[in-house]
Amino acid sequence: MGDKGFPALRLILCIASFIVMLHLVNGDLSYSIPEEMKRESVIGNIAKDLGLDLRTLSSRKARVDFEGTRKRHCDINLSTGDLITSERIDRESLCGKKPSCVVKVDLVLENPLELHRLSLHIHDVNDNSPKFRENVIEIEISESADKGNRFSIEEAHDADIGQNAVQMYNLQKNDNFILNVDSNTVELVLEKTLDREKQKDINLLLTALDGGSPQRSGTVVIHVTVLDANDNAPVFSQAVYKASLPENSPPDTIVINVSATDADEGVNGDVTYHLGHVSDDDVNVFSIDPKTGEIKVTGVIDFEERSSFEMRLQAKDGLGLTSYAKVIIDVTDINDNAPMIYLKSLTNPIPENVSPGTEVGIINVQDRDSETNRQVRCSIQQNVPFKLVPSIKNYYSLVTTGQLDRELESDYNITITATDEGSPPLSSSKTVQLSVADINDNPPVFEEQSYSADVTENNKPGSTLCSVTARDPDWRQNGTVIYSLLPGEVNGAPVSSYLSVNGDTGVIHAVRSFDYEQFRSFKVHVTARDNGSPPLSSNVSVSVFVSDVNDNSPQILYPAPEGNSFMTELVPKAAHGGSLVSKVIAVDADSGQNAWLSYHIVKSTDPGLFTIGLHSGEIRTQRDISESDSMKQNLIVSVKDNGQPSLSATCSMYLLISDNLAEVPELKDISYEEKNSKLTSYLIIALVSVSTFFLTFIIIILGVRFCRRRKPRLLFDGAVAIPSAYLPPNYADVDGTGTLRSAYNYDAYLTTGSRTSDFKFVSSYNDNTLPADQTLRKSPSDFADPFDDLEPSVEVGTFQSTLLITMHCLLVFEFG
Ligand SMILES: *[C@@H]1O[C@H](CO)[C@@H](O)[C@H](O)[C@H]1NC(C)=O
Ligand SMILES: *[C@@H]1O[C@H](CO)[C@@H](O)[C@H](O)[C@H]1NC(C)=O
Ligand SMILES: *[C@@H]1O[C@H](CO)[C@@H](O)[C@H](O)[C@H]1NC(C)=O
Ligand SMILES: *[C@@H]1O[C@H](CO)[C@@H](O)[C@H](O)[C@H]1NC(C)=O
Ligand SMILES: CC(=O)N[C@H]1CO[C@H](CO)[C@@H](O)[C@@H]1O
Repeated sequence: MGDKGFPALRLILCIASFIVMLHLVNGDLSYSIPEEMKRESVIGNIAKDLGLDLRTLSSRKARVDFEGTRKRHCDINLSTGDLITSERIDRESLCGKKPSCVVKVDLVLENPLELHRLSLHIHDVNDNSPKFRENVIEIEISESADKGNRFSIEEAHDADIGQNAVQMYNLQKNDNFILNVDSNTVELVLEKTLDREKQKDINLLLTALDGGSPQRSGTVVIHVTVLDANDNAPVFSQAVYKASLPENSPPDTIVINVSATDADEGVNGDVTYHLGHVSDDDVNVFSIDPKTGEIKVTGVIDFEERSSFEMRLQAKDGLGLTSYAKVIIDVTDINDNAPMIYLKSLTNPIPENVSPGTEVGIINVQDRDSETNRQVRCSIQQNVPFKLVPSIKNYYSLVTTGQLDRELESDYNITITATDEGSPPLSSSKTVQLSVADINDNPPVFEEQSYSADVTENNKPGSTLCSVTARDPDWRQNGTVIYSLLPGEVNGAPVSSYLSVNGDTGVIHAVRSFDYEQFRSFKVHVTARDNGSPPLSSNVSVSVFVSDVNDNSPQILYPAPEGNSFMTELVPKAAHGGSLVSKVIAVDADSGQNAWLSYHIVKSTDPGLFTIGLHSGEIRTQRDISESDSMKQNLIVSVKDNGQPSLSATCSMYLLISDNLAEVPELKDISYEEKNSKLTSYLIIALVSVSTFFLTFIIIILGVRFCRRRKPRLLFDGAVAIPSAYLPPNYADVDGTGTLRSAYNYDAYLTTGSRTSDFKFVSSYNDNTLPADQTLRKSPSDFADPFDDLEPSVEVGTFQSTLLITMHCLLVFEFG
């Protein structure tokens, strides 16, 4: 209505119009009522207003009629004459937004018919609140919308009119929007730009108010959805990621998950991950899952090569905004390297006489791991005389702990074991071969404390008596044993003329034939010497026992041997049987059975008269002498030893049965004169032959001298054969100790010392060269060279010695 007059004025106007209407009663009645009165509210009294008799009302069937509508808004209480409302009267439904609302009612009276027009002016009451069409208004605004942008809002609606309609709007206080209400538009104005990432939904409460009294309001929620714009780069959750990873982690091990968030939505917020620039070495070590940000191992992680990795990470959203972070991966050590043992120096071989504690080697141990995994303990096996002594850092000295003895153990395999302290520990070992070098510390030792040899006399020179053996456990020449005789004398002669020992084998040979009758035993000493420097040696005694052979015939001492003397025993005529007549005395140089003599009468003039004691040799009469017995009795007695075979001697015994020596017949004599003259003639022959020999020799020498003019030393440089008879076939006394090395067995060189000539004994080996009874003799004819220093024959005599000496002097003069 827009009338803004005072309420008091309005009331006066109302009353005035009411009075005017009452004046028009004769015509029409008019009432003014507010809408929304209660049912049966009294509007007015028509009986009074029309001046009707109240009692006739019902009889005249007073009633109200409405034009064109079936709806009855009011009625008449016939008993009171009041016009009352019969239902709620809603001005808005009757008249809508029309400024005045009048309901025409006809009052009908019958008998007589009377018609009165009643006008009901219904005026507005604020009974409707402003109302929005929806409870929630949805608006979508991009976050990139500029400040000042306007967004229209549908107005609120109020069924009431005039003052009672919507008069104003109120917007809940907020950061971004203000309200702009124009005549017929309501707008939100963006006052501050939106940020979806801060607030993606904004609810605003908009209130519409009417001007009624009491005032009514209606509200609506404006739901602003902020639409995304790609205005955010992804952001990593950390600027630096740190992870630790054990080395040797297998491929596909997840190291760390990185994540970056992008506040944007959809494609704008889809983050993909990439590794930033990495060095060529690391390219294939790690990979990142573009979608999930899992960093995985793809290559080999070796702590010993690289202990940490640093990489750049890139996160990128769908529209290419990127950001970066760093990842640092520390690799942790795993005990994956066994210690290595290096032999830095080694004394090999070690002399066996090194003192305990001598350093023989230096060992270095290394482990590529770190910290405790590289702490290494080193040991060697027990039961070797070596130990490891820790030295600086990871160096160890290998030292001996005891005395070494090559003869007990010559090689050592020393196993060095190194174990680290990782868990589980790793270990490795190395075997060092050490050998012990020999020192000549063992003298040769004879297998027996003493040796003895039995030999029967008359042995062949060169025959083997026994052998000695000494052992020397040292090495090579330090253990090579050489045997020799210790110089000494046996019966005044050097031992080397009795025995020789083979230097290599220790076999002892007789050099000559032994005679039991000369000596029965003798003792020599043999030395075993090794070839070390200095040499060590030991001595052993060898006793040689010569056993007897029956090589001596019994020797009859009495009576004198046959033919040499003519011994006669006197037997008294009156001798009785059994009386001792004589005795044969015999001895035997042998011994034992070989010297056990037995006596037999082999022949007698009168067998039966004499008997001889089997072992005593006593000759006794067997019976009394009688007259008839011949005066000359002859006995031939044989003396036999008990050897095998036995040797015997015989003698003749002449017995004269007489009491008177005058009866003895003449004695036979031996002529000694003849023997003496024979000796003289032998001497003369010898003298002549020596002189002849000398002269011949002088002639030869002169001849040789002529020859020498052309080929001077031919004769003396040539090998001169010397009969071997002088020496035993196999053995020559070369070095004076009776030893002949096997190498010289057949070719012995004798150097005279005074001359350069070598005389070679070409010994034709012949086992039978020396018969057992042959004596060591030589005659001048045995020598081709008279200048040899060998001693001249005993039988040559003084004269010849003089000649030889003279010749020697001559030659020295000639050639010297
Ligand atoms: C990384 O994420 C995966 C699942 O995506 C999970 O199985 C794994 O355990 C995570 N690793 C780490 C180190 O957080
Ligand atoms: C040492 O080792 C070598 C080779 O393995 C072997 O021939 C030798 O017999 C060993 N020596 C010892 C004393 O064990
Ligand atoms: C023998 O021993 C000596 C030290 O006594 C030593 O020098 C030498 O090398 C040894 N010979 C051998 C062959 O071992
Ligand atoms: C062996 O005997 C000789 C001579 O008697 C002596 O000089 C030497 O020392 C002895 N050797 C030993 C080892 O007894
Ligand atoms: C029909 C009807 O409403 N009658 C009423 C008229 O008024 C009297 C007195 O107020 C009532 O008692 C009636 O009931």
